[in-house]
Amino acid sequence: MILTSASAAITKAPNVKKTFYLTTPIFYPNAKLHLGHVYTMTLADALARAHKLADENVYFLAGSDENTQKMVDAATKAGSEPIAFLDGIVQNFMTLYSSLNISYDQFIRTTDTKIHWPGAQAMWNKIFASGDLYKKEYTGLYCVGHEAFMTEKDLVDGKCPDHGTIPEHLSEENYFFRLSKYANAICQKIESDELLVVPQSRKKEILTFIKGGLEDISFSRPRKASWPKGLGVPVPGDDLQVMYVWCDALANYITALGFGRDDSLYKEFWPADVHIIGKDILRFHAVIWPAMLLSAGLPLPKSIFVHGFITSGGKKMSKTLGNIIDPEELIEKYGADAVRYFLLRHISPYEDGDITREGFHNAYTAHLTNGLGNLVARVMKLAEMYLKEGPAHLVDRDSYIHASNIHINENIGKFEFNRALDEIWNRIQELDESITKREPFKLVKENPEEGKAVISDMATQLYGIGLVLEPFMPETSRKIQEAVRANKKPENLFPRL
Ligand code: ME8
Repeated sequence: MILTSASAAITKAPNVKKTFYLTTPIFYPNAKLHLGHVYTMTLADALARAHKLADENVYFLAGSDENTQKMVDAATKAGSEPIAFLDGIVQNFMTLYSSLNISYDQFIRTTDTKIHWPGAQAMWNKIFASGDLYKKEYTGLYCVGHEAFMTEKDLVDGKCPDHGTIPEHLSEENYFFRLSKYANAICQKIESDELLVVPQSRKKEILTFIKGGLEDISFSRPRKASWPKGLGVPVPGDDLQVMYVWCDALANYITALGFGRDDSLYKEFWPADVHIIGKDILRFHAVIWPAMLLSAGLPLPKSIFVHGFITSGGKKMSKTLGNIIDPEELIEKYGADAVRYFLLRHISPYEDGDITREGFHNAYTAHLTNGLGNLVARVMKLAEMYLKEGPAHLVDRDSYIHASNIHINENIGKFEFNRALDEIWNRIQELDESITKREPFKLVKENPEEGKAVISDMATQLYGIGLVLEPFMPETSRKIQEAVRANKKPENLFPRL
């Protein structure tokens, strides 16, 4: 079982598996994913795998946010039809996830008329039925990059600070959602941790924001003549309007479970145990989404984990600065587990973190080539040479995961993957030091029985390290376990580059 900061240890009821539903943001498929997106997915995957190891019934959702103007613009620029363009990009997402061993259970696409649309419309109908939607003429500044209306306050020199573009003036009739009505209720849920926002700094930030007052938000837009059929979820009973962002994108977390269609998964997994998001979309997830759920009379997610942003050399990654680090290139050169290792251990999950090619290379050499890789080679060379078979008593996987690794699990429960890996690396270092200190290669010649016992013990410890690495570095974990079981030194795990 994984301990979370919200819940103390819960003992498993016999034969009833605890469910664990985790979601990730559905990314915009207007361009290839970058290291920031890969970061979110790696955190999510480590969490999903840790809960699977704890024998929970895990459901891990990924997806793409497709009904957007910026995707249409990107398709036009690429000379493609939007839907064909989307298929290509989504294929890229999936190939990247597979090369990183991201173990998602479902990939939801918001252009999926069979899976997503009925649920989004069912959600709309529930919110409508509670009297929280009304029509109003809206005039505002619209940033295509954000797919959002902005206020003058948000702009720097009249431009969107994130996209450097001048927002368009738009005037249109839209449905509005009574967000303001839910301010107090949401504050109470967040303050009491009934809706847990991690880390604390983000909880404070969002409470301050809500207490500053909430305004009603635009919930639909007139259908654009230029949009192809199949793009934009139609507003039930109003063909001229399509859903705007919220009821389309945020609803994915329940439509994927069959809400409004076939709700067996919904009944099993909702409410979500955790929405993993980056700090840029905190307001959407901790304010708008809970308000929608309250309006619809549905349970709120249990927690939201908000990670920081990755910069490159201290700056936002951008084409102009030439500091973009392509995840595919890193995976190709160093391997998936090296990328997962760096993101999970060397970026603090609660804050912004930095990556440079040099920093990555140095961490790879110090901790993987010279650290873990070298340890595996040392121990397995001795085991292969002096033990007839592998160690006599390998640790029982379940008891090892549940009992001996309480600190690792506690840290995972708090989303502090870096601390969990620090603990594992302490063990790696201790084992390495004990080889140097106990000199089993000499001992086995002077006193073969004692020497073999020491080597067997070291191989057993290595096996334990292999086991606990599973959520973080699944391939390495498998290779270590296989090597110990086969009593054979594996190929160099992290070649010197
Ligand atoms: O916002 N560092 O999609 P998006 C870390 N479709 N994470 C980063 C990052 C960085 N530099 N840049 C992006 C959207 N991310 C909406 C979401 S959800 C119902 C709708 C990650 O493609 C991080 O997870 O812009 C962030 O929240 C997300 O990508 C934004 O992805």
